[in-house]
Amino acid sequence: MSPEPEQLRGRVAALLERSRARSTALTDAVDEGDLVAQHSPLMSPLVWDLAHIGSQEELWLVRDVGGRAPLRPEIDGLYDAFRHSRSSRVSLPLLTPAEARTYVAEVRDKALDVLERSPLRGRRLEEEGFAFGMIVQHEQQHDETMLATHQLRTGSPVLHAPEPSAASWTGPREVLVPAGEFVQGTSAEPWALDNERPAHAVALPAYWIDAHPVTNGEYSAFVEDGGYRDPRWWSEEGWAHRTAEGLVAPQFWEKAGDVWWRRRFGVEEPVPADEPVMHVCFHEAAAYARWAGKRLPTEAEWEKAARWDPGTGRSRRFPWGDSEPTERHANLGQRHLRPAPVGAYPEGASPLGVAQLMGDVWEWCDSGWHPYPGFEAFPYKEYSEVFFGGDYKVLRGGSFGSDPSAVRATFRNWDHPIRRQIFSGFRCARDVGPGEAVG
Ligand code: AVJ
Ligand code: FE
Repeated sequence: MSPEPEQLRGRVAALLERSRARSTALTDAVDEGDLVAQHSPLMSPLVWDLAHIGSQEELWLVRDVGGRAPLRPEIDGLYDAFRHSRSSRVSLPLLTPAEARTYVAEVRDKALDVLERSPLRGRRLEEEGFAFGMIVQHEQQHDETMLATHQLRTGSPVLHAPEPSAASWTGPREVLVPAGEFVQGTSAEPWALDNERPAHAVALPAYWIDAHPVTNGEYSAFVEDGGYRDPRWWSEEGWAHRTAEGLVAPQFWEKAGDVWWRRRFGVEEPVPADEPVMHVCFHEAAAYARWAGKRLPTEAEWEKAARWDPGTGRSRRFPWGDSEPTERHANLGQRHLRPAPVGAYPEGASPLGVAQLMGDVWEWCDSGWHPYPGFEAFPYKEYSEVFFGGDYKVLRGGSFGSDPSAVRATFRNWDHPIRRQIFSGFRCARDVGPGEAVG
């Protein structure tokens, strides 16, 4: 049963407020010069993200759902992500930081008025508040992008958050997922985006999957073993990229004497051994896996490990069940400015004992970016469809910088296999060996 409109309205308003508080914090943390600067050719100036958040909210909530007149039609083109590459946005006549703040506040005022008046049902765009949920997720996605821009920015720390609690891993390193069908994707989750739909049965042979993401300590062993100098571990494409870019370790790592250090939001610190490795590209993840005698999981293997309930055969919304994430389940929502050590979230594990699937680091999967059978673009082709079939690889589970409203066990992310400025890590999988047959 769908919730009463009044209840849903309250929930939507609270989520809109939470995403805006985060956008505000990320943009208030730096001065004007930093807001308009290009911190990396891979990223937009922060002030572009802010106004783009407002522009999308205006397009979908104010104009489409609300049927209202445009506030500033002349700026539409500036904030169309398809019209200007990230690296060219800095030279556009963008709204100034003050103008952008005023603009997003004006849009929000109108969007809240539209929320008051929408029946939150009827039209597909409004059914169960979909357009509002999509806009909440869009703002949170750009907040994570802005967080990645903060990580690329140089200078002293401006973001602060409590440390995750210490933990250690006590369970087995791998878990066996038995052969059989499971339901991938969803047709029931009201705010699931088009690429997560529809639900469909997928049959998989048995496989092993790591019970936790690969840690810095484990990854350092690959680095120290000369993994970056040995083409045996790399795909042809991966080796060409590694060589051209001179990759020797994850991004932001640097060796001083015998110790690997990293820079994290302006803090220099020794790389913590028990934390999931991050800022690795797909090629680095795949090379590590081959060195370890394993491989990356496919997207379907990742999702079965995350959702399949062996007791009922059903697929869950999250590894721990159907309830929304809390701070006991997963490291999400930028509550911490880093992944948590493995073992930190026993309550977030799947029934088979696979842990930290949600939050901490996005996990590279060995799958390209393709639609599910029966896919239908909704409400616009430029969210997912135009990217299908490119060189993209899928990432799953969200990172410490993903808001709980913007990830689920069905959520699908994608990026180029060479990208590593995102909060990306991985876990390994492997086939069941002849001597390991069970059942
Ligand atoms: C789903 C993270 C790949 O940031 O490129 C934001 C999300 N789409 N605005 C991206 C998105 C339009 C998208 N990813
Ligand atoms: Fe966007």
